[in-house]
Amino acid sequence: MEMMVLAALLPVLLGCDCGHDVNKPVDWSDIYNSGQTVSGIYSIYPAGDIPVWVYCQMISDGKDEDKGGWTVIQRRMDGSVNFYRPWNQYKRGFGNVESEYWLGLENMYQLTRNRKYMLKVDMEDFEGRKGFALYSFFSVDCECAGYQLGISGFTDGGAGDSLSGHNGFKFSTFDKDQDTADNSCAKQYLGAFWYSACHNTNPNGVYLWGEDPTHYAIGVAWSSWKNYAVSMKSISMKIKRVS
Ligand SMILES: [Ca+2]
Repeated sequence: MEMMVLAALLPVLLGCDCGHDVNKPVDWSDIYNSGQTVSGIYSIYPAGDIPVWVYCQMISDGKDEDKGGWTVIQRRMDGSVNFYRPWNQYKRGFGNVESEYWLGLENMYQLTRNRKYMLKVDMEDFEGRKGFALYSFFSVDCECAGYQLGISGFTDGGAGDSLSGHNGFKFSTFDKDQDTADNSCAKQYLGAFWYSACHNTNPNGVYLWGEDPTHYAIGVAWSSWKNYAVSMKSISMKIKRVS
């Protein structure tokens, strides 16, 4: 299910006039509030008019801050999608909503510009160990500001904090260097991220099969939990609206 193709087909498939706001949920929170509570693939309208398919995850156990509906904005799970992509694709989004995808920086900006969100990063290694990191605030600024990241309010879920250090940095891809290193972090670490000089985590890096000490920090790393040679089996970034 390619997101772009489905986005174009959706109004046709539904046969709706799509002119009413009630048919255009901004995110999973809107869908959840309308009575839908099952995890799955839904269409949302982050920018008002154009539908985008996303995976919505319902969490019903755990602490209060975990519960509710989460809109997945980034997911790696099997290495089926190439994440070494240029700026335009990170801007618009890419991948397969049933497996690995990136929602797109513009969508993230449109979602967070007028609403407050929290962020959860779930991850699992190849030995089946799980951890997460929770942040009470997540935002992405406009393209005019380099899609600068806003992240704060860390709560430890066993994986430590590898993201707060990226607060305030712009997004970089191999064809758009907005990091603070002399070289290109995206080219050096084969990913795309809110790099500084360069990273504590590389969730859009190369999908490696576990630990490989012959490479340094090019994998799907989360350095506060595992060292830079370890790549996660799965990692997903998801957001939930805070009222
Ligand atoms: Ca640079």
